[in-house]
Amino acid sequence: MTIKPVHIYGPTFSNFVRTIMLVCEEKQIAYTVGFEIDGSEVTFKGEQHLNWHPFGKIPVLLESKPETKLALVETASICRYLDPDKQLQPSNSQSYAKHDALCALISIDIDKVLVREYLLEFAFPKGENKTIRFNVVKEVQPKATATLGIIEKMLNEDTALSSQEFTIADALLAPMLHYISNLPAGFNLIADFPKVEQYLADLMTRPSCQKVLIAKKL
Ligand SMILES: N[C@@H](CCC(=O)N[C@@H](CS)C(=O)NCC(=O)O)C(=O)O
Repeated sequence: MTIKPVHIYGPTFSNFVRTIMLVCEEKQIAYTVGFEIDGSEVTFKGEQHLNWHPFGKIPVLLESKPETKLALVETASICRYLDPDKQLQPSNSQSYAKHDALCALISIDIDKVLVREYLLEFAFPKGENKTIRFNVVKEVQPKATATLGIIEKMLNEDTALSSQEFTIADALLAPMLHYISNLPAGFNLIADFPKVEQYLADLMTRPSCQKVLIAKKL
């Protein structure tokens, strides 16, 4: 099954949009990204967006083949749809199920701490005059550090996380780690986790990661 060109509705700075871009790059699927569709802007959380996604979240994958008009939500599900030959997923059934579970852990629990609670405070500061609330950052830092500790442990164990064979789990995690690695000294917590640091460095040798993971405001 050949995947036709797709549109990823959402901004290129979103970690989840970047995950789908990485999968498209790895699978050589042609794609466009952004809020503009067929020349007109689709308002974020507007009627059309809410028709696609009941909670008004991004990304939404759009595919307009004459026979099927598809609007698909949930990043991990989108990635699986874009990988019908399972090139980015383990083949053995137990490993396949474990990889699925790992994708959920990354897109729910790890994203919550590293992106929603930690990174977003730098990207969209909510302090007075839009300044970073360092008290909030300090409060979340132990949780973010513990989460990176969990990733370090996963890399020591036999999980689908590895820079050898690129999987959907790697595509979910790489944008988050890349953003953390770009934080100023003292806030870039990755330096304390050698396996995580090496994992990210290995991923960054891939052309897909070099193209998609560019330093940009989250
Ligand atoms: N479970 C969703 C989460 C998507 C998500 O949280 N997206 C963020 C941007 S990266 C968003 O839409 N935030 C706006 C909001 O929650 O209103 C997925 O995996 O796609």
